Amino acid sequence: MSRAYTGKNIKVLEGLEPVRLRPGMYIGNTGSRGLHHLIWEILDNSMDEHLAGVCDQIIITLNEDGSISIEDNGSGIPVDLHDNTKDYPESEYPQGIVTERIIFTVLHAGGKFDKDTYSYSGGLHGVGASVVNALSSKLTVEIYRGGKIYIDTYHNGGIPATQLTNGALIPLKNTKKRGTKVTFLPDPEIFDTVQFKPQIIKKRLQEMAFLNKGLTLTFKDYTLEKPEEIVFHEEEGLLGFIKEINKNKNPLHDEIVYYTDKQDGVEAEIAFQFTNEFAENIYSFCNNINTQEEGMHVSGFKLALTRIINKYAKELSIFKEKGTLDGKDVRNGLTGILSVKVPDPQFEGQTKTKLGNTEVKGILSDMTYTHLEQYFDRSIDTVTKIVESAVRSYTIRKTEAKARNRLLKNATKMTTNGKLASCKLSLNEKKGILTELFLVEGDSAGGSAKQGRDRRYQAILPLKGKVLNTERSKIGKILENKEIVSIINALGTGFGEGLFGEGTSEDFKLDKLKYDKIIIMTDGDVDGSHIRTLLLTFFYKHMPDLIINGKIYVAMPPLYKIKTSRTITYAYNDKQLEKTLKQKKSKNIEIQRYKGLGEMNADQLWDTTMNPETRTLKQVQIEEMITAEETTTILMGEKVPPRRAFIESEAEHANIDS
Ligand code: 28F
Repeated sequence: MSRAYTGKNIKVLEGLEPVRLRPGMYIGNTGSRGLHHLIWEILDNSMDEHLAGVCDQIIITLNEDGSISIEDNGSGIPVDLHDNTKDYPESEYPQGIVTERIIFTVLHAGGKFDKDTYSYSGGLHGVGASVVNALSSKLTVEIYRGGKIYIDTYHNGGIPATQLTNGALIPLKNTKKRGTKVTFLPDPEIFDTVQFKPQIIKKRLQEMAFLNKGLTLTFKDYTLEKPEEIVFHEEEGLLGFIKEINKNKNPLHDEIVYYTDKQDGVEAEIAFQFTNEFAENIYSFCNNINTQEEGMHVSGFKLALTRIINKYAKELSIFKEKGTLDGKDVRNGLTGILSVKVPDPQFEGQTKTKLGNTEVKGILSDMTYTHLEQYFDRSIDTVTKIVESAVRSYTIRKTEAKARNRLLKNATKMTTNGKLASCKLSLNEKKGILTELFLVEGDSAGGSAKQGRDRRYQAILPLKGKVLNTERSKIGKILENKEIVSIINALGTGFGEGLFGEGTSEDFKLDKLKYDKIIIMTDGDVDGSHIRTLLLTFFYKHMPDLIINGKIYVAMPPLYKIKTSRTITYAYNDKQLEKTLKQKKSKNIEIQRYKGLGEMNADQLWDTTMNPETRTLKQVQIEEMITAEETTTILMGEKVPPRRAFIESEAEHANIDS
């Protein structure tokens, strides 16, 4: 669609053009994750109002037309005129322009960038409302302020559609409301998908409710047959969060340990409770952002906790061994929530969810040590139970380590028990030799894959029957499972820490990986997706680096074969089938729906699913797993079907290999 360029708008376009040219620079990507970032950006501006203490209600509405509305009951964006000469030197409004227009049309405008007004809102580091405007085909701002309603509108990527009067918005009518409402429709020219996912939004609102106990967040979904409305409000804040997570577990101590403090501008709120579960669950947040990759706040907390538990272990003479209890022993059974507010957070890591501010480590460590010393001195029975739990874990870890070494010794002797059809060449990125390993479901498909493949660089490992669900099984059982041992040995990396923290992630060596891609090739049916989920669970739990480094792919076999007298075409989904049928003129068309890989012969399997020139692969993203994983189940409690399989966004149809 051609963009209506007019004189006065040219400046706006120049201002926002960089965002439309390289959206990934501002919102990460233009897939589902980037799409949802638009929501978080606007939501964060409302959060600023909540953190300023003037807003306690935020409403998020999915509208029938596919747009989304976010409304807060804060002060309302200011409507006074703002000196704009620096932003619009040749502006037709010499006496200034309404603040709202600046915020929505100038990059890096708004309160976040005045260094004196620190905002604790997380966001993508406050790229702000103007980015959302630039990437929306339509956006409306409604301001309820001073008893009046003001409306500003934009279209085609942030071009103003409302005429200002001497730079000002004219109040439309009176209102008793206060606050700001922003409605926007993401631009389909920019995004691969403009379909918001209610699940992702609800998980985030639940999180925010736990993290901000005075806030009520309401989610309304008008895209459903029967519109849905859910209110997220957690009176008990983090305590409620811990109770929710530990609801089906057996706590070691009744009272949840809770403290909050502020030091050098850094605010921290911490709650934890130990259970007899053999795992460690720490959820950490900085400025309401879920720091999945943890960072300095978590390191500081862990350091102090390990120190203080070791101190009591000695003082109570429960731990008599020489040396100290390892952090993993101390944290075994821990369910903890760490929420910090940092004025100028530095987010690092693969998914920008690791807090890098080094000064925070010392602050959290001092704070935690001081509070826990006071707390534990008053509740010796609690700290005794935590120390005993740590000593139990220490003992088990020692025996597990022995058992693991024994098992690993004979497990590594087990090759891939003759199942692996290896490839001729060895991985050598420098020489551009990118080998691939196909994990294929079933011996018949395995056979066709071995036959159809390019044996120079494609290896095949057929997997029969159910791969063990490693989610809950002991290391011993994992290593007794032939399929898993074959995979571990085929990859060459060894494998990282098991469920009980025995061994360490150093045991997994990514640079020993023999393949550039590991491609899971299973049937499209329920069994196939079950095996795929089990494999993904195994990689996510024991070899997360493979996923983080984008090594894991899912093959996308065709769903249909469309045969005419002259041609054979394949369709990978119903949309493509429709399109293909429309294109085919000839009458006698035969459509075959594939139920499994085994229905294709070697050549067809090669052409449709294995040949890098013609195949489609879906690269598995770590954030999809994290979103899908237990945090969803835990955070949403009964509100969502338990143990959802991994959320797999529709496969990218761009050919990964191109
Ligand atoms: C649905 C999205 O964007 N809410 C917002 C405010 C309130 C103020 C504000 C916003 C420009 C430079 C200060 C009002 N009164 N919801 C929102 N609510 N921005 S965005 O100020 C931005 C000014 O810094 C506001 C007094 N102070 C601030």
